[in-house]
Amino acid sequence: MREILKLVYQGVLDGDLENAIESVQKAIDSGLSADKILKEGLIPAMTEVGRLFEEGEYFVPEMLVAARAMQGGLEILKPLLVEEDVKPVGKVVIGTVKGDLHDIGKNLVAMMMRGSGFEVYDLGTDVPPDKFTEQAREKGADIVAISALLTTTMANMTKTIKAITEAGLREKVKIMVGGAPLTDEYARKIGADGYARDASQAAKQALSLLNKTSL
Ligand code: B1M
Repeated sequence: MREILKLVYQGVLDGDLENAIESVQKAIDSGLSADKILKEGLIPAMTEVGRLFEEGEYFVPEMLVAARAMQGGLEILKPLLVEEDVKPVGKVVIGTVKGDLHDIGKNLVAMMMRGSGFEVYDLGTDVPPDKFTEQAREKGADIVAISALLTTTMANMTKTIKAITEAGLREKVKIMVGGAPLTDEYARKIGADGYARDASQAAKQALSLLNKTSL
């Protein structure tokens, strides 16, 4: 890996926003394409963050600062990625289900998905079924990702899937669910295509639902 890309990688891994931004800018100034900086610097760093989280070496705070650093670097790259016509690996519409205000886990999932090269539209919390449906259609989503933290709101996931189906979108989008009270078994029972127990797994699962390994 080129020295400057190593700095980009390390900036994200350390959750060092300033360094991440500075090194991405240096990488651009040195003539590297935005595509290369993304695929050989930022994304591998977030992949490593995911691995460290799964191994129990990183916890939620480390993951949050790493994602923030990644986001900082990505902001600078965005206009260049558009110029270079770099397509995202897929589009995700994500939100916390109706009646549920918990968003820390959902935000992490969104960040890890962005870290894997997805374009993520975050609808926030307490998202009604119709909003998921409308946004999935409007954004041309490949995946609708639904989070729930309360046993009382899990049932609203079923309603959301029903709304997506009734809108005629079920064949077009994959549906992923997750959140502390959920299980793989429950996800299958309500007709979701995928379930993940944490943010790192969620990004992997999203890639695998689209039969992709990375950007
Ligand atoms: Co709430 N709360 N809360 N709460 N809260 C829980 C969830 C609870 C377990 C606490 C408890 O009683 N022990 C309990 C739920 C019990 C149950 O239903 N079985 C509970 C309750 C009861 C409530 C209220 C009803 C309390 C009240 O008012 N009486 C109320 C409900 C409000 C509402 O939503 N309508 C409430 C409110 C709140 C706060 C607003 C104060 C705050 C939320 C702040 C916020 O999110 N901005 C809050 C918090 C912080 C918690 C706890 C303490 C922490 C949740 C959290 O952020 N965890 C929680 C207890 C606990 O978990 N220890 C609790 C960290 C986060 C990184 O993990 O969200 O699990 P998590 O996300 C993980 C995975 O689940 C997964 O990946 C994430 C990252 O690895 N994941 C996905 C999540 N979404 C995914 C989607 C995917 C895939 C993976 O694909 C789409």
